Amino acid sequence: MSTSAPSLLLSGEQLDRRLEELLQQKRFSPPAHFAATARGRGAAPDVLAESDQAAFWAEQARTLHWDTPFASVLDESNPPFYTWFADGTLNVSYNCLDRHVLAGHGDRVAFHWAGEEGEQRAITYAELLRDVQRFANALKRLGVGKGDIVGIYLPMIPEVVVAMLACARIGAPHNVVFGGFAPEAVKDRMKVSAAKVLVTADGGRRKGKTMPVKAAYDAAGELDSLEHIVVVRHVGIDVPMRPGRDVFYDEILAAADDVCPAHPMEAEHPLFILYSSGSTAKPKGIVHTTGGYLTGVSSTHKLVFDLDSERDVFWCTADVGWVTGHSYIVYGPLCNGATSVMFEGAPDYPHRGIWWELIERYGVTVFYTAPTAIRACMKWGAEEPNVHDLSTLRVLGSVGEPINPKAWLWYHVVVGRERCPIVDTWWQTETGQIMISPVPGHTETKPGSACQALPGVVADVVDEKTGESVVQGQGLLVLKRPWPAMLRTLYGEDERYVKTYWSRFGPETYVVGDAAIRDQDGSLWIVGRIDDVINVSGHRLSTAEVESVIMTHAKVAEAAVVAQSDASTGQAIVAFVILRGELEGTPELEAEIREHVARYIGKISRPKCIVWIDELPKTNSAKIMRRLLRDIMEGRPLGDVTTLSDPAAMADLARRVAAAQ
Ligand code: 6R9
Repeated sequence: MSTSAPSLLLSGEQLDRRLEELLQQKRFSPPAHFAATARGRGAAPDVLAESDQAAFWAEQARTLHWDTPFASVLDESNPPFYTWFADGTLNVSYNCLDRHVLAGHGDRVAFHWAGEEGEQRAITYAELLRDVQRFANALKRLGVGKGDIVGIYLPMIPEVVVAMLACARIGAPHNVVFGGFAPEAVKDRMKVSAAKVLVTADGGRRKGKTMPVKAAYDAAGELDSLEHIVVVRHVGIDVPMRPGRDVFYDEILAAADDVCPAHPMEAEHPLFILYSSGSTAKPKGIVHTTGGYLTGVSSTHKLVFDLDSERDVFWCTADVGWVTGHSYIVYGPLCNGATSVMFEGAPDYPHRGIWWELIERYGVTVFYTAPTAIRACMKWGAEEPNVHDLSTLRVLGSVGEPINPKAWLWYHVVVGRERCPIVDTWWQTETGQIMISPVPGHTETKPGSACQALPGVVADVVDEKTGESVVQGQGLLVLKRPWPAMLRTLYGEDERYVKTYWSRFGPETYVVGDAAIRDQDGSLWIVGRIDDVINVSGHRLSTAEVESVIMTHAKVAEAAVVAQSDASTGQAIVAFVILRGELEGTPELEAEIREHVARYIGKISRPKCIVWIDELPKTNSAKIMRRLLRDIMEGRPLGDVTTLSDPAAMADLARRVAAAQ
């Protein structure tokens, strides 16, 4: 039972009343007890002069261990191909492991791992270092050298961290694919990155069910570039192994030498590629490098979460397959020598109180999750967290999508018990590090606002046509100065990199792809994507990718996919489908198409509903008017339909949508 102040354990009507009351408050000052000792208390995020930005990051970078100290900080001679600390060398795995072990912290727990079925493992820094060295040696034995790409497709188990750091140790950029993606999507990503080795598992577990992973991957077909598949035995099911190509993780680890020196890497050596959805069907291979990335993630992890590695237990609930997991489960926390929690499972398995149980068990002090999860917890009720001792919590974070004020307040009252500052952190796979966020103990927060750019970051809201700053109001969010953890390019696609992010207002303005509002105080409110990217539960999905998969279904003639607001997932996917010939849309066919999408991309991309139509609204130049489809789905008035080739078709469409809901 809880030991925290009982007067704050609200539920039912009392809670509703408190939330209503706070909804009027609009602004939340840093709690006094927190402000007095916070790391950010001296930070004035908006006062750095432009000339001081690079100097600020250089100072942050010097907190890392460099084998060759850098003299060059930021090279801006070839925008938008910026480099950071380019003449320095360092090793990321040395910074994340050896450094702490050498400083006498080998016995510190790096991860408290909790398995789905209640298993617990504590992995210390010394143990992690030993396994990373062994696995790095094993990878070398498999022929992996500096610059070779290693694919990683694993569930949330400690081996995923070992694999990532072993790659970093030998300079082999990893390409981690989210465990929830379908084998076909994994194969695609292995193919485009020409991966030499894939590290995967025999199977995965989800809410008590076990499913094959390696066998499913094999079924997706052959890949020429892939020389070896390493299989982690996680769930203990039989795995088809091809002699000469496939090896078991535990066997190669046991056979490997314990010592693998950390080779110094050039600061600009690629650390990883991470594929993210763009506005075309082809995912973007976002490239991050060594020195700048580590500087960005370690310094923001300290500042934004007020982190003290001696005191804190940090828990980021993301999957390592997303950038949030890369930066704030693996690289930021390990570089800072923090103790983290890693949880294999879902928030409602084996029961809906599991997260709160884990916070209580491990004494979590900093908790970082997504609005979609908070909304799910709201639905399950305050009774779940209320029976747990959450008094260790100090800072709460949110990431992935805009957080609606109601969810923010619920998080504040029910989880934070009105004591913990909330950091609503805005950033992207591309930015590598948190860019816009309150600094706890320093920033006055407003539910729903990510507040302001962090020190060293210059964000602006600009008019979409002129590119001029919007002093107050809505515009495009842009970043006006390079930052160390920025992406360097799209893998093998320099031109696409320039075109996607740097062409609208020139090579010195990074166009984020989100719209934002700047309010009268200068606080930033992220509105959402301006491109054809859908954000489902904080996961970025591409309209074009889902459409093109639906169109590969034999019975489909044409498809258009749009987002619809959804109370629990933020946005949901709705697909408008035209069937071939005289075929009729049936519930069975709807299920078939939804499964088809799950099979080729993953379950999160499965449309929530399908609307059968005979014709898509198109302009005279044959472009699908997705705006109209979105308006229909949101029940908005249709506005201007004059550019539509057949305006009468819209009334019919609205009827069909009503029937499908
Ligand atoms: C870290 C991550 C990036 C997109 C981004 C924006 C949305 C992320 C947000 C947010 C409002 C926040 N987003 N954090 N929107 N408030 N605090 O999520 O990376 O998967 O690349 O998504 O997510 O639209 O452009 P990624």
